[in-house]
Amino acid sequence: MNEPVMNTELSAFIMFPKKFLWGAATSAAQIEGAWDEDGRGPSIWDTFASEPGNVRNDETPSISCDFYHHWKKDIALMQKIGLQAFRFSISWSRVLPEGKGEINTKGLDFYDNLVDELLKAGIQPFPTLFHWDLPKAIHDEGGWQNRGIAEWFAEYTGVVADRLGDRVSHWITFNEPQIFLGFGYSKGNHAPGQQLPESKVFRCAHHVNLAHGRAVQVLREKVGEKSQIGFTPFHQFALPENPKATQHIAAAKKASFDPHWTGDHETFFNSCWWSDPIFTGKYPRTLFEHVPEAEDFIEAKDMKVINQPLDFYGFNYYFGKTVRSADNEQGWEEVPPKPGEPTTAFNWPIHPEGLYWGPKWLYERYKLPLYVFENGMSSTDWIALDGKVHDTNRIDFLTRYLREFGRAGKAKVPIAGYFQWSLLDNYEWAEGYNERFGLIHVDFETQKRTLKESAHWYAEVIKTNGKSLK
Ligand code: GCO
Repeated sequence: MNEPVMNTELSAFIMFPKKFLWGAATSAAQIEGAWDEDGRGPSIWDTFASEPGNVRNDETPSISCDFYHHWKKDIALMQKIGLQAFRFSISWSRVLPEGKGEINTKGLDFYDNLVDELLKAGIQPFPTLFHWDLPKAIHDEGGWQNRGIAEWFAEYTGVVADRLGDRVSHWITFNEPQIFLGFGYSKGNHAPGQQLPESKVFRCAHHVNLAHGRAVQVLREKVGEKSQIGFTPFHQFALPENPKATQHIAAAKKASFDPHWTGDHETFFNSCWWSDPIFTGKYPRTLFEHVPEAEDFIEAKDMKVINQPLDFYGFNYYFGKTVRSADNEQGWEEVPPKPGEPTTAFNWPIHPEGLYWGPKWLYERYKLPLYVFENGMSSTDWIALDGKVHDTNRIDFLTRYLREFGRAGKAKVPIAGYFQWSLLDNYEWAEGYNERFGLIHVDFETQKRTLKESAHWYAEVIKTNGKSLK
């Protein structure tokens, strides 16, 4: 972890624009619970989690934070923190229990009321259309392997836009395609637990990109130009070993967008497999060498659909990986972690500088205003004898990352907003309830909420538009 670049004269180094939005993020499957209430259909996460051995301690998302019944009180807590924006996702099978066809009005009512209450509280809604909880019925028809899914997703988007489009101005189509495909369809440790060959995973990836493009078309048609649309890939940036040496900076930037840069993962984890087609209308050139079958599933007209103009670039960032320049074909090599490098409770390394380099490079490449839609850490938080949650490590972590993001702002990168992950402790997928990422502690037995110290700290950051980050 690099030393913070600034100490006393913070304002000389960091800048958050006047209209910068401070928010927190969540997703439906991770907080809502009420998995079979009011006509909701099951998602692949309900079925995957109900099979013993798939999730730590066989924990399921069926109740989780019970946000479906606590949303009003939770909005009051958001107001206490002073949140200006709230990112949540819509459960496709709550709106369309079969994924298409019959609409569940009660499901739509839930999001309709949520949006109204958020706006009443002065909090801007940022819905995500897909945060991994694919309707089981759609999965049974082949899910992401079936090209038809692009139209089913367009239908679902239309239903949501018809109901919320008069009030929602910011839309996120997909959350982290590379993670849900990589884990769910290649590694198999996430729902639906498949281990497909790489060519089939790429076919799914192409269908995700197509579904994204169709959703943008539908939103533009239904909501018009006044809505702002983007998506939010995951990024594991390559970071320069020496941030003052130009050759290492150049090597890290090159690696970050190199289709072969995989970070800790597999080929398609690099965001250029997603962001290049979406923003430039082209897949990385090596796609066809890598997956010759791509000729069969990419139709010429698809690239136009995928390449819809967007209004912002959103991304999720937790940590990167250090590289240095190297005298080899690719021009960079990975630097092994230092012994005893600090990590979070999830064993994730701590690399705040990625929130400086990442936005800078993303802006140079894609030229759009930037939102961080997820950033945060899990910690072994508990309620202390004095009734409080002393998560000073989270405060330190967020301070470091936010200073770096503010440094990008000072370097004239158009930073538009920051969403902490997460508002509440919640269901961390295959890890069940083991990882606590929230600003608010949740007792999953009683549903009692307790604002952690970091929530009070974040309130001050928001109130001062980042000036308190010293
Ligand atoms: C993801 C998801 C979130 C996670 C968070 C912490 O990035 O995996 O968008 O749902 O909970 O990132 O792992």
